[in-house]
Amino acid sequence: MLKSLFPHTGRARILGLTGPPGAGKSTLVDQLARHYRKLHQTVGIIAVDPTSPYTGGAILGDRIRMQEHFSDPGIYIRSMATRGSLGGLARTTADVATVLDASGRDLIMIETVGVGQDEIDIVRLADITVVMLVPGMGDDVQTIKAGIMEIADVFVINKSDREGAERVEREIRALQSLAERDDKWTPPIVKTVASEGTGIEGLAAAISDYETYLQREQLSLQKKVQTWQDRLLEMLRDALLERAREHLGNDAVAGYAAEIAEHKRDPYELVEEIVGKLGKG
Ligand SMILES: Nc1nc2c(ncn2[C@@H]2O[C@H](COP(=O)(O)OP(=O)(O)OP(=O)(O)O)[C@@H](O)[C@H]2O)c(=O)[nH]1
Ligand SMILES: [Mg+2]
Repeated sequence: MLKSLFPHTGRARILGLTGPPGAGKSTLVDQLARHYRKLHQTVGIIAVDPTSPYTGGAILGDRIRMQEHFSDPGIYIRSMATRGSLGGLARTTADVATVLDASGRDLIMIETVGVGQDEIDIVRLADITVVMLVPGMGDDVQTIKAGIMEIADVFVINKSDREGAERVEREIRALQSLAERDDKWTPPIVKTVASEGTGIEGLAAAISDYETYLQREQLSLQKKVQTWQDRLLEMLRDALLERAREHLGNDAVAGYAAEIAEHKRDPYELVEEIVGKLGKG
């Protein structure tokens, strides 16, 4: 199905949004969706929860809450919480984005909790990545993983109604002054109070500024090439692994593992042997 959908993709803008748990990501996505709907754009939302192995209560709650607002067919929401799914969460998310893109959505928003590599991979498939921070995160920005800092095209300080928003802003600026990005873009910092809808216009403007910048500097294509380079390797790895699994069967893997554990077999030789067989079909 993905093969037949692919020719119809490439039109949607993909916006990734990540941040710590409870920062207000869903609330902000909801506000942004309203904003873009007013501009008559159709919106697809993918809410990814990499931390729970099942469709947990929180994610279901999110979905119900969001769907209450939207009896609007111009908004489609899909929640995902399947860590360990074949091909990994990033790959599955990318596939869902492909479906939404092919369905003709103008904008796809991907929300994910920013905690680790999985989430960085997820937002990497976005054209624009918004990283959300909130005041009072202990050591504030220092606690955010360097990887997350690197992927931010736009920073949002949500819950700016709380004390400490200026401090977070200062810390981001300090970190920004340390390293220039390859594309020379300085990510703007936007303060929001998502629960009240404050700052949404400003955020939309910042997003649009970055899109303009990408176009002017002809970076859009370059960014997509980079994304596809990563995705292609991942797809290959998955496909080869799948093939190896078919070839072996699960029981065989367990059998080999037992033999290796007892030093009756050499894992290095075994892998070479299996890979060699795969090549021959
Ligand atoms: N004071 C304040 N509360 C907010 C703001 N934005 C969101 N909230 C509240 O923060 C709580 C969490 O909001 P969510 O939108 O569910 O946060 P989230 O980041 O999606 O949470 P997870 O997906 O569970 O990680 C809710 O009770 C919101 O009403 C804000 O700007 N100020
Ligand atoms: Mg959420």
